[in-house]
Amino acid sequence: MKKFPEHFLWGAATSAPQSEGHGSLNGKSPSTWDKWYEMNPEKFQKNQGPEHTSNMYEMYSEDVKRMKNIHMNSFRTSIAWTRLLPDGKTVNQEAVTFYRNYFSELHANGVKPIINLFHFDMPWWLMEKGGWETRESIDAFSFYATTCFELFGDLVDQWTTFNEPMVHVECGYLYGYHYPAVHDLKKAVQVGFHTLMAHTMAVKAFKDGKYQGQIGIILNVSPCYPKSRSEEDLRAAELADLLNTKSFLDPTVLGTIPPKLVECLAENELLPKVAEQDLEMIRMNLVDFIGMNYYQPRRVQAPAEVNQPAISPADFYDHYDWPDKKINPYRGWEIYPEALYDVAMMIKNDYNNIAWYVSENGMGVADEERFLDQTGMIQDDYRIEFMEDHLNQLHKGIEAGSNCFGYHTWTFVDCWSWLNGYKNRYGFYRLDLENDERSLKKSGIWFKELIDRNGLI
Ligand code: BGP
Repeated sequence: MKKFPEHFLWGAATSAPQSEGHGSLNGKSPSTWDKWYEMNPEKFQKNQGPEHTSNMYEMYSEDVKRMKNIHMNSFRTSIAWTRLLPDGKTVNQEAVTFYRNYFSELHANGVKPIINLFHFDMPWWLMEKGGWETRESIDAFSFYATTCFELFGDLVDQWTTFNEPMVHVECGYLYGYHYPAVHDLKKAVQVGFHTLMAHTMAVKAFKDGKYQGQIGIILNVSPCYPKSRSEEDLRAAELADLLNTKSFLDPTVLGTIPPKLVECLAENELLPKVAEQDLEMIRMNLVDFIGMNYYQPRRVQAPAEVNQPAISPADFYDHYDWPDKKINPYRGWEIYPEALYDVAMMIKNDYNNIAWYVSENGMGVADEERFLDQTGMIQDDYRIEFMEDHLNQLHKGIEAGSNCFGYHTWTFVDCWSWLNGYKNRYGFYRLDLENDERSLKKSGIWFKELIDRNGLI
């Protein structure tokens, strides 16, 4: 048996906007998702919007029992900024009660909460001022973070500031999948920098306030593999890594922005506006741990033509379509478990072997009703295989000395996914959209047995 370390965290992740529902109720103000859906519902798969999601606002207590039933010992969700501070300043007491009850229920059932502060859900009131484009967002976020530490600090000992900050940067400012859906590389860099500073100042507030526990950040990592060892392809891979991974990993863990990244931004007239103390703040406020969301690798080759100065990431690297790839056809993502070992080694060798965990990993599949058996259970053997393959690689990395303390899947109950609505399902529990009922899938039973053994057979 391949055993995992003692006290290993086994669990799943979700986010407030994807699971709570009550999108416009109980004092919550709109986020960009609520407003975007109001303005352009046709952009969302089958017009499925963010109002209802899986209704954990009402069902958290039963859901926590379901976590316990499959022996999960940890769970990540986020706080909705727009629920807690509807106008950015005034605390919504109903939200305080909700989150306190929710987190207490987790504790009471032996499920450790890891609580994230921002999962793509920019408040509309702040978006109207420019969102992460404006420097004001840094103080606004820092105030929100401090409010959370004050109100819930006794119930949370692992905080994360952001989920996948690179995703709101690229989806909002390069590729059109998040509001404001503009295509502007210069703005993307500035938004990324303000996000980094918002993270940094939240870490500072946490450390200065001497709150209990630890603070970290959750990053999406797609280890980068070049098409060939040619100088051009290697350079493309280096740039892809600098822009997508090291841009957040280096400052948050090592306190530095890679000089090669700065050089590349300068050459392309993309340097962001930086205030006097910013770099010092970054240097001083390092994370205690890292969450790594891993779904797919990034395969790149040198771009055929480039704009100088660059106007999009395609001027630095091109996607390489590896002919031997194995693909999840529903999500269109390559399945390559070996990369998880490479992530583990990267953390060990390049990032001081900082404590880290797999904060998301999973397989989204459409039309899962096809796999219902006579008892009404979804036989999701593909998902079990996916997780087993990834866990084998993770185990290999841990054996080689990587300091990994847990594995969270995406997700617990099938949840709403941004523009994709409910198309792809990821959960251990199936969600019936008609009545919010949850039913356990085969992978949920598999996960429970895995947790009981704390190891792979
Ligand atoms: C991650 C996000 C999640 C979740 C997941 C699955 O990047 O943190 O919010 O949605 O991906 O991806 P998707 O829902 O796009 O299929």
